[in-house]
Amino acid sequence: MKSYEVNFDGLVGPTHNYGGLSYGNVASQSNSQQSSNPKEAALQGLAKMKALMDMGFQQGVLAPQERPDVAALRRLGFAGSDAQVIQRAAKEAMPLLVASCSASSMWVANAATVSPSADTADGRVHFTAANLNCKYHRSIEHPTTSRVLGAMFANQQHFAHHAALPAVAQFGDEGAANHTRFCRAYGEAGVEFFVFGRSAFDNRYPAPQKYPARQTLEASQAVARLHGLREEGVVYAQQNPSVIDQGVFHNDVIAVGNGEVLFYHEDAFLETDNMLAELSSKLAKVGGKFQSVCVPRSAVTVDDAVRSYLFNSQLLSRPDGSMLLIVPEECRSNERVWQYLQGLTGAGGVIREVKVFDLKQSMQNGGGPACLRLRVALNETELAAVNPGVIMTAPLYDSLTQWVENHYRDRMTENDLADPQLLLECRSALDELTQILKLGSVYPFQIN
Ligand code: SUG
Repeated sequence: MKSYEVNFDGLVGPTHNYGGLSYGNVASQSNSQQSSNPKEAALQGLAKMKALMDMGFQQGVLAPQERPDVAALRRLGFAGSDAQVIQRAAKEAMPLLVASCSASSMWVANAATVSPSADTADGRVHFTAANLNCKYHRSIEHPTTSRVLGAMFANQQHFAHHAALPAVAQFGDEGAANHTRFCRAYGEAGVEFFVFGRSAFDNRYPAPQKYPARQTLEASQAVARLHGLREEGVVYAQQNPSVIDQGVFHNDVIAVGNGEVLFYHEDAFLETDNMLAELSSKLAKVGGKFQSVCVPRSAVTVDDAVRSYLFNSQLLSRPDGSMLLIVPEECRSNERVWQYLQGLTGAGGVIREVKVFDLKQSMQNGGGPACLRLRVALNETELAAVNPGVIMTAPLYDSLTQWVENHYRDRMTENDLADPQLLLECRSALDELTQILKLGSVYPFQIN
């Protein structure tokens, strides 16, 4: 049976702004308070989806969330009509209003961890929504994420959904951004690779000193248990704490894998040799031949990686078995990174081509090509069971582009977030979107 990796990209929501909300994420911190352009952000994301679809890849779309999140503000004690809640928050606690307006759900690599059916005990595709509990503005995403994923992958015979892990730091879980799967073919059993930043219950593991480690070992282990993964099909590795302290807040900022290939920075992990050996032997047991491509620090520094997002790229398999790397424009403007990429594709190795995308609006908040997509490996039968409304087609691309043109503002600052009119605009846009994507009622304003 045929199988695919389907990339579901997060559609950027109408409140996209630079709130400076993510301590430890260099771009989010350094672009704080700049004015943003939500319309451009959404169109840049749609252009990437369309380009991948046109190249012959399976592409889907994941809806944004309801923002401002008035219900979240009410839980923090702001009362009155919806407009009053927003106005009171703006007056008394602007940072909370900004957090409740974040369009951060666009980075769907953090929406959930996904295990394909070939890896799981019950032969279903498993999803665990990420609790994202390291940052308040992200911790409010998972209830709607679960409803949206449930509406996209609604067939219980093929898809199993797990609620987010307990919302405490000990089970900090950031989803697929810290998870990679290696396999010979997408429909065959593979090896799931979980990368954590610290252990919450075992102090033998080191931890970063400056910035938070968002993913714990215990969270990754819980996800592997929930998904029914075999011990032989799982590898855990610790991120090098010193790179977290240099701004590598998720593993997908320093490594990316696909098929039998891991593309990573020399400083990305602890005990790299053991980890590579375990990946290689476990992949061999399911018939695969593991291959790693290490980028030496002498060619690209950790700082270059953080600024250019070289590793926050999409590594895609082409029909001839070679691979294509989708990188952000920032890689071309970094001389060392661009030189490295020229050498890499010219060397006759597995990565043969690089394609560059302008994703500046998202990049300025620390979200590159890989952050914007959730990968779901599906066989033909499972793909046919996905809600067809969320699979990208030329007409869907046209409808979504028109929808963005109709509803999005082209400038957003803190003052705009305090405007109660924005809430009405967003709700009417999202109501229309759920019809375009055939999701039914998924937003708080639609179900309460
Ligand atoms: O969680 N930025 C996101 C970026 C997520 C990137 N995802 C991956 N690497 N997979 C984060 O730090 C910034 C929002 C602001 O500052 O307005 C933000 O949430």
